[in-house]
Amino acid sequence: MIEKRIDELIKILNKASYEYHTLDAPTITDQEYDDYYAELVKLETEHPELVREDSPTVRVGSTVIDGFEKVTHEIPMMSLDDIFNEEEIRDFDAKVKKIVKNPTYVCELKIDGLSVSLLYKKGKLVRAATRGDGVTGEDITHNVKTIKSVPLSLPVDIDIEVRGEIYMPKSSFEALNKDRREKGEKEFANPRNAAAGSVRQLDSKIAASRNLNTFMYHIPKASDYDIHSQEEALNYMKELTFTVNPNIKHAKDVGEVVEYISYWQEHRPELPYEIDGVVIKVNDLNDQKKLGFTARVPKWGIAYKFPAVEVLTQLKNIEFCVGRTGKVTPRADLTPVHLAGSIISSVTLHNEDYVKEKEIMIGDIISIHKAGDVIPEVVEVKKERRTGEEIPFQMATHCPICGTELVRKESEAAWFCLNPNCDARKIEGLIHFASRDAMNLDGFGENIVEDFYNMGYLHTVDDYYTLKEHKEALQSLEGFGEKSIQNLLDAVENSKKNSLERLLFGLGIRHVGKKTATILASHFETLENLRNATFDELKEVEDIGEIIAEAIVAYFQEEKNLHILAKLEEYGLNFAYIGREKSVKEDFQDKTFVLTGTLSIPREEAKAMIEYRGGKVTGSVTSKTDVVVVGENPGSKYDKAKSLGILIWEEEEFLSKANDN
Ligand code: 0OX
Repeated sequence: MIEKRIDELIKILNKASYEYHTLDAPTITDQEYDDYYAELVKLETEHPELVREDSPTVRVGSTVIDGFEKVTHEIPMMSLDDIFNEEEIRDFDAKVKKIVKNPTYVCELKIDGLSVSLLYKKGKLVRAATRGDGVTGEDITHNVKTIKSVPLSLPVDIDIEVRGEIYMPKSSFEALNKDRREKGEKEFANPRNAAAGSVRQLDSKIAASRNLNTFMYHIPKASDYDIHSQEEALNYMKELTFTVNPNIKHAKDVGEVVEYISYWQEHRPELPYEIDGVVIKVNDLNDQKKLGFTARVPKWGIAYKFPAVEVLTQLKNIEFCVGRTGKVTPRADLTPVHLAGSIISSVTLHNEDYVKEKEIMIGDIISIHKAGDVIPEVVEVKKERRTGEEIPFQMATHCPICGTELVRKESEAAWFCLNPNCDARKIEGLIHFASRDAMNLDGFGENIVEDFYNMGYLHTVDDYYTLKEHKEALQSLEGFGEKSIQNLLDAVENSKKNSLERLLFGLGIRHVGKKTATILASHFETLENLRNATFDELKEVEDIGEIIAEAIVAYFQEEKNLHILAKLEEYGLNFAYIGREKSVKEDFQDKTFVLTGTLSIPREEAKAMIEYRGGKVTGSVTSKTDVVVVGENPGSKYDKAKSLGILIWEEEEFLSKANDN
C-alpha cells in the first residue's frame, strides 16, 4: 500500500513540476505541492528501500561523486559551422539546393549554454553527459537530475537519447554573481560559464541551487521513432515532456530565415536567457541524409552568429604575458564591462606595433568589440576623451617572469624571452601539450598544470607520463582525491594511443599548428620519417613552406628535444599516424584513389575521408588505380583515367558516397 501511495505521489509531483517548469501552466497551488512533497519525504524516510530513481526528492541534490566518469557518445555530438552575414546564409541555402530540391528550414534560437546528452532506458533517465570533445564527454547525471525541466521518467517506456542545451536564465545569473560579489568570491564572466561551472561540480547540491534550465533540440536516431523531420522531432520531444524552445519557426525559404534572424536580433534583449545567434537546420530528415557531413560538421545545418557589439571602457593598465614560445604579449587591463553576454576585464594588445599603430595610451577610453563573438578586441582609442593624464605605452625590456632581457627578431613584430628555463614558458608549453587539440589530457587545466609544475611534478612534457609514480603524494594534495587523480592518470595513459598529429602539435614545434601537424603526420606517417626528412623533402609537401620546414629541421637538431622524444618513446607513446578511427564502406575499401582538379575541400581532408572509409590515395594514375575523383579544371590525370577506362567520380558523387552513413 505504501508503495502504491509513493507511486501516486511521484506521479502527482512530477506532473505538477512539468506543468510548472515546462508548460508554465500550474494546476495545483504551491502549498498543495509542498504538502504532497512532505508526505513523500516522510514515506521515503520511513522506507528508504522504496526510494525511487525518478522520485522528485533526488532533485534537491543529495549526491556527491568523487570524480567524473568518461562517457563515449554512441553517435558523436557534432557542432555547427558559424556564419556571420546574410550573404553566407544565402550561400548555405545555395549549397543545400545543389543537393536537395525545395528545402524548407527549421530556425531555432541559438541558446548560449552547454550541450547535454540525455539517455533514457525504458523511459527512465539513466545518464546525462557533456559534449566534451564530441566523442567523449563526462557523466553529469547527478547534477542534471537536479534540473527541474529534465524529466526523470517519460510517459512511455522507450529507450531514447535526446540532446539539448543547459542554460542559466539571465536573472539567476545576475543574482548568483551578486551573491558571489558580496561573499568576495570570483564572479562568473557569463551565464554560459556559470552553467558549465555548475554542472562540473562533484556535489550536486551546488547545481540544485543554481536554477539551471534546459531546451532540448535534437534526437540523434530520430528515424527509429518514425520521425521524418526536425519539426516532428521537436514535437515528439514535447510529447515526451521535454522543454523545447517555443520560439521555433518552420521557414519555407531562405527569405523567411533572414526575416526570423532580423526579428530575433532586435528582440534578443527581451528574452529571459542569453542567445548568441540562430541555428538553421534543413527540416526534412531524408534531405539531411542526402546532404550528409563534412569531416567535422553536418552540412544540413549552420549557426548564424549575431554581429559583434561595441562598448566603451577605460584601459587601466598594460601588463605583459609570456607564452610558450617566449613571446611577450602586452595585455590591457580594463574597467570590466558587459559585452555580448560576458564581462570583459582584459584584452590582448598583440604586440608593440599594434599598440603604436592604434596609438593606445594607459588611461585612454577605448571601444572594444568581440570578433565573431569570441575574442574581444580593441576597435579604437577615443582620443577626444583624453585629459592629458594618459601615460605613453612602453614595451617591456625584460621578461616579467624571469627578468631576462627581451629580444626582437628582425622579421617579427614580437619581443621574445629567450631563456629556455623561464618558468612562464615552460608552464605554457606544458599547458599546450595537455590541451584539447594536442594530447587532450582531460582534467589538466591551467591551474593544475601550474600547481604541479610549482610542486616539481611536471617540468618537461615527458613528466606527464611519470606522474603515476607520485600517485599517493598527489592524492593527498588539497582539492584532490583518489578518483580525481585516477582520472588524470587515466587521461595520461589513454593519450599514449593518440595519433601522431596530436603529439606533433603538442610538442610546440614553432610554426606547427594543428593543421600543419595533421598534414605532416598524414604525409610522413611516423615520427621517425619526419625526423629523417630533409629541408628539401619537407618543402615539397603541399602547404609546407620554407619557414615551417626550417623550424622542423631545427627542432630535431636540438639535443634536449631528442631527449624528450626518447623518453616519450620509452614510456610507450604511439609515434604513428592513425587518423580517425575507420568506418569502412564498400565503395572505398581497399581501393586506390587519385585526386585531380580543384576540389571544394582541402586535399588533405579528401584524403582523410578516403582513408576513413578504408581506401588509400596515390599521386598518379596507373592500371592499379580504382577511382579518380575529379574537381574543377582537371589535368592530364583525368585524360589518362578515361583512356584506361578507370572509374571516375565527380566531387559531388565522391562527397555523397563518403558522407552517406
Ligand atoms: C543551440 C543549438 C545547438 C544538433 C545537430 C548539430 C548541432 N545552442 O541552441 N545545437 C543544435 O543542433 C545540434 N541546435 C541548437 N538549437
